[in-house]
Parts: sequence; C-alpha cells; structure tokens
Amino acid sequence: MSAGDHGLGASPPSGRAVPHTLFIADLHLCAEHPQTTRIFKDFLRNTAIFAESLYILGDLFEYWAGDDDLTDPHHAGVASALAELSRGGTAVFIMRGNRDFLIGDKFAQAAQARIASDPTLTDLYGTPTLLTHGDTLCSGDTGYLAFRDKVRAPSWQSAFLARPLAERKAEIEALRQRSEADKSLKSEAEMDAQPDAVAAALREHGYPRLIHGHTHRPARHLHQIDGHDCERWVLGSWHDHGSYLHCDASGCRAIRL
Ligand code: LP5
Ligand code: MN
Repeated sequence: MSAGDHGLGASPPSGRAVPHTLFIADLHLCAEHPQTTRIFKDFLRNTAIFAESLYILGDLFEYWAGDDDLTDPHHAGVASALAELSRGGTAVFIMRGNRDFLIGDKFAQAAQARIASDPTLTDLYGTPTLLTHGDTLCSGDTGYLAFRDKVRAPSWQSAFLARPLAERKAEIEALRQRSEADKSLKSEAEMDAQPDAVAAALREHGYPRLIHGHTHRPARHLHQIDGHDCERWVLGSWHDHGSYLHCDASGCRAIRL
C-alpha cells in the first residue's frame, strides 16, 4: 500500500525560471541551537527567495509560549528574516504545529506571513495538494490526541495566555519532560501516521497529493485509495541537517541542504 523512498539528496534546482513552491517543517528553532537558525536564515536568503511561496508546515520553533515571546531576540530575528523574504516577493505561509500552535496574529504580522489552516487544500500548479502538520494522522497516539483536544480549546488557550510568560515557559519545560518520558514508552509504529487516518484524509479531500511533517520520517509514499493513486510526501526535521521539498508543475522533489 505504501512504498517508502526518501528521495533526499537530489541536486537543488536553481533560479526563478520555473515557478515553484517550497515546503519545510519541524525546524524546532531555538536560541540553544544557533547553527540551525543560521542555516534557516541562509536558506531563506539563498534558496527560498527564488520561490513563489514558502510553506512552513508546523514546528518552526522548539516551542512557542505566546506572541509576547517576540521580545526574545532569537524569536524576533526569525520573524524579521521571514519578513525580509516576504518583502523580497516570496509569499510566506505558516501552519501551526503541535509545538507552536500558540503562534498568533502578532507573530504573523512580524513575519509578514499568512497563517495557513490545518489542513489546507491548495492547487499546486494544477495538482490538488493537501497540507497538514501531520499530528492528527497519528491516530494511534491516543494519549497525545486527548492532550491535543484540551490545549486546542480556545478557552484553555486564553486562560493559558493570560498567565505570566515565565510561568508559561516553566510549564512548557515540564510538559516537554513529560512528553519525552511518555514517548519513550510508545512504539515507533504508534507514533507514525496511520494508514486509516491517511486514507480518511485523502478520501475526504478528493484524493489529492498530501504533504505533511511531524513524524520526522522523510519519505515519499504511494497510496492507492478507492482506486485513486495518491502521493504522500513526509518532510524531514532539521535536527541533523536542513531539508525542503521543492514542487513545481512537473512534481515534487526532496532536497537536503
Ligand atoms: O513534539 P514531539 O514530537 O517531541 O512530541 C509530540 C507529542 N508531544 C507534544 C508536547 C510538546 O512536545 C511539548 C511542547 C509544546 C508546547 C506547547 C505550548 C503550549 C502548551 C502548554 C501546556 C502546558 O506535543 C507527543 C507525541 C509525539 O509528538 C508523537 O506524535 O507522542 O505527545 C506526548 O508525549 C503527550 C503525552 O502522551 C500526553 C501528555 C499529557 C500531559 C498532561 C499535562 C497537563 C497539561 C495541561 C493541559 C490541559
Ligand atoms: Mn510536530
């Protein structure tokens, strides 16, 4: 049903000649890993600048405690690098991930970016393409999904954001530890996208191409759903090295930085 082929390592296509759109996810940027942030800023200036659009499909940041954290010079530097890209003519779209779902309008404004809903169905050079962070495809991770339901409730979010920034950050640090401990008890299979959830998403949206991140398992999968052939691209995390997906009218290819 699904054939993995990470396809990483192809040569980067160059220039603006062929209109194209880039996709990235799971960068987990933070001040503690300045090298990743440097690579990201170089990618914006040297590569993304040639694209029509850049989609960040969640988890741009290690975590996001609220837009008042833009006072952090690291976070403000990321926003201004995105704004520079946007001013250069590349449309920037940000989807919220499970780590930065508290990104709000103030951040979007600072980055001159548009927030993309999760999921988003778009026409990518003639190919219907469904974009999602990917966490909701992991339907076997019931503990996480119960937690997700709670923290995505607007009432929970407004109460959380009303608390002092330092308190929020301390709580998130505790949650990170809890999450790491919980993950060590879960199987790899449990934390992967589930075939049923993938099929349901593809069926619901008319059998498009699917692009998502979250699982950190870069691959190209081919699914046959109800007789329709659907391509699913999983984006890589930027933990060891940067990577992006380049899509134009001829298709998509994964590129390692
Ligand atoms: O991110 P990753 O890939 O390492 O792990 C995820 C799931 N974990 C998370 C937690 C985040 O990593 C923590 C940072 C989020 C910051 C958000 C800011 C605002 C929220 C602040 C809340 C206090 O998303 C992990 C998945 C994994 O992906 C694979 O899919 O397994 O899920 C977990 O480990 C979650 C646990 O299983 C359940 C945790 C319950 C904790 C309850 C604490 C009470 C919090 C109060 C909420 C009402
Ligand atoms: Mn994620």
